[in-house]
Amino acid sequence: MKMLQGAFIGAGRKVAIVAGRFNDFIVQSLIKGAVDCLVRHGVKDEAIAVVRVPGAFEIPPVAQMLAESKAYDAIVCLGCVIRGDTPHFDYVAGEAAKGIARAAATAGVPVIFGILTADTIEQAVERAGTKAGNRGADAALSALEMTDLYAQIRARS
Ligand code: INI
Repeated sequence: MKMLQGAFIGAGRKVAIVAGRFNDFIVQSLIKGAVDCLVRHGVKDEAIAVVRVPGAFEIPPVAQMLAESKAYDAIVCLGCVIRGDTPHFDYVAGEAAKGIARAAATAGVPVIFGILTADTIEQAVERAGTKAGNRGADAALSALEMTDLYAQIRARS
C-alpha cells in the first residue's frame, strides 16, 4: 500500500493570508495564530503576505487572484462571521464558503478555509486563541500540509 499525505514543511514556502477587517478584534488573533504557526514551521517572515479586505464576503475573489498569480504556494483565508438578528450571517458566511471552495477547486494551489462562523462573540473568542484553540493556526497548518501534498502528487504525475 502506498499512502500519500502532506508533511508540515514551511522552509522555502510562500504563503498569502487574506483576512477580513470585520470583527477585527477576533481576526487579528487569527492572523497572529496563523503567522506564528507558519514561522514556527520554517516559513520566513518575509515570505508571508497579509492582505486585508473589508469583510468575509470580499475574501474569495482576492484569494482567487492571489492563487492565480502563482506567487504563493498556498492561500489562507481568515475571517469571522458572527450571527446577528437577521439572515445576513447566512449570506455572508455562505458566499464566503462557496467562493473559497470554488477558488480551491480551480486555482491549482491550496486555498484554505479559515473563516470562523459563530453564534456568539464568546464562541468566536474561544476559537481565536483561548480555550478552543486558534482557527488561524489550524488553517495555517492545513495550508502547509496541503502544499506538501500537492507537491507530492505533482512529482508523481
Ligand atoms: N463580514 C464579516 O466578515 N463578518 C460578519 O459577521 C459580517 N456581518 O455580520 O455583517 C460581515 N459583513 C460584511 C461583508 O463581509 C462585506 O464586507 C460587506 O457586505 C460589503 O460587501
